[in-house]
Amino acid sequence: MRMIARLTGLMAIVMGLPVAAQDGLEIIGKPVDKLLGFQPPVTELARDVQWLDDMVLWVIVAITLLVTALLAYVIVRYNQKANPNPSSFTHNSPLEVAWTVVPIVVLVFIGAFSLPVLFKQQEIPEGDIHIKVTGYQWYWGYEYTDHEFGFDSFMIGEGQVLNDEVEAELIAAGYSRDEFLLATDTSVVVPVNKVVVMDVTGADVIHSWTIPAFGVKQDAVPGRIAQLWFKAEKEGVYFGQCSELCGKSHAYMPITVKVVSQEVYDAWLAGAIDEYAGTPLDFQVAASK
Ligand SMILES: [Cu+2]
Repeated sequence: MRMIARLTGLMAIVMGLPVAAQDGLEIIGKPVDKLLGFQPPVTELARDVQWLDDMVLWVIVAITLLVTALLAYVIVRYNQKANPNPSSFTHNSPLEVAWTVVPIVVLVFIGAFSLPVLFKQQEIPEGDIHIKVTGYQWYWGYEYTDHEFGFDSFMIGEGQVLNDEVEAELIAAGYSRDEFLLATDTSVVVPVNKVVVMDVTGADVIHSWTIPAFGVKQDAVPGRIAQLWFKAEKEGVYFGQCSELCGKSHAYMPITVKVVSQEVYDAWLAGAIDEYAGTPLDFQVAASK
């Protein structure tokens, strides 16, 4: 019996090989202990979003310093001791115009930089590859609509506890302990430097699909199809996590995207079409459990 179990396990690993496609890929997009800030950006969108964040941070710093300085000046100059006879005026038109106009100018300035980034995210270009992603409680389903196949993607370690067995599963899939809660059994595989357009929807409740290193995040709303796009410029493994609270296992439906060379992608695609094409999705859900 154990022998059969072992053989079945071995077969699963061998059969999984064409769909693995991560050999030698650098793990880039994941959180790192004790670091702050963003993951390294690998798309133009992510660079734009991070630049905007930095720029707005400087605006915030300037406003905070100004308000703090004004407060300090008022506290020192107009306290009861320094200013025993306060003036009694109630209106100052030039001042009121100024504190209305200056914030408007600041907001228009921020908007002038933020709207082009928003439009760049939302204006979907012609895609080289089309993928439909569906959020389920609690996993993701992917359909490569150019080739009519699809598969589901579950977190490795469904019991949600990191034990030796789960670590072995992670290692067999090309990951390590560190990637627990991030790595999935199957992943989205896309070629480097190609425009990927994703249709995003939810099957039950609202989920949200994101890869921080790509600068994309899109709610997956049941009954609606939203779109996102990215063009990853660096080969590697990238992780994201469902970003809309969706129930008890919300924290256990991560997202793995592997960006690979065109040749590796073509080989993966041939294997994936062989493995998944024509397979009813219901069957795959049952089989992967
Ligand atoms: Cu969720």
